Amino acid sequence: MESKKSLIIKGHKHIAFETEVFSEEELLKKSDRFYHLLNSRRSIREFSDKNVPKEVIENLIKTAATAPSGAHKQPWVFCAISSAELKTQIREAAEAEEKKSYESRMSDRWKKDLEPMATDMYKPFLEIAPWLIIVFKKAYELGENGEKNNNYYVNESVGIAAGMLISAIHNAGLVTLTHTPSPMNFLAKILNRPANERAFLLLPVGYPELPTYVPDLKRKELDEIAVFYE
Ligand code: IYR
Repeated sequence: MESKKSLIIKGHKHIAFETEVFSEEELLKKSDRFYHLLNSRRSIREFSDKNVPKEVIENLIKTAATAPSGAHKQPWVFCAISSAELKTQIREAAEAEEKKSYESRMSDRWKKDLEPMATDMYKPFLEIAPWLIIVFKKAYELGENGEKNNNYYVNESVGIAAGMLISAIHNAGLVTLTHTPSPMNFLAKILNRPANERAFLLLPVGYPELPTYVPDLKRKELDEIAVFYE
C-alpha cells in the first residue's frame, strides 16, 4: 500500500518523514565516525585573523537553528559580528567584567580549578577572530498588543542550538571557544538588542593561530558517564 505524503492531525498538516534506513553495520560506522570527529574538537584561545566567508557563518547559523525547541518557538537570535569597531567595544567591555571576576568575583577554588586551562582576564581573541557569534535567548515574544508571551524551555532549547553550532563550527574545519564573560548584559547594550533578548553565549569563530597548544585534558570514560539498564 502506498503511504500518504501528508495528513491532517488535530487540524494541522503533518508530512511524511523521509529518511534512509541503515544496517547495524552502517550505524556502527556512522556513529563511530561522528564520535571521532567531535572527539577531535578542542576549545581554542588563539585565533588567526584569516578571513572566513560570511556564507560559511550563515551555514553554521542555519545548522544551529535546526535544533529542537520548546513548542518550536525557536527562541534564539545569532548575532554575527565582523565589524572591527564592534569587536573592539566587545573586547573592552568583556575584559572590564573579566578583570572584576578574576580580581574579586571568582572564588579561590574556582581559580584553582581553572589553572589547567591557563585562562586570564585578557581576551585578545575577541578582536583577532574574524567573527564573533553571540547567541541570544529570547525569554519571551512580544504579542501584537505588546503583551509578553513567555517561551518554553528556553535554556534547554538555546543550549542545544549552541551545542549544534559548536559541532557545525568544528565540522567546517574552524575552531571556537565557549566564552561567557559574566555578567553578559553589556552585549545586548552594545548590539542594541530588544528587551526580550538575553546574551547566552559568545563564540569567537575562525581558524586557529598555529601552532597553538591546548591543555592535555582527558575525557571521562564511558563507564563514568553512562549507565545502561538492559
Ligand atoms: N569567564 C572567565 C572565566 C572562566 C570560567 C570558566 I567555568 C571556564 O571554563 C573558563 C574561563 C574567562 O573566560 O576567562
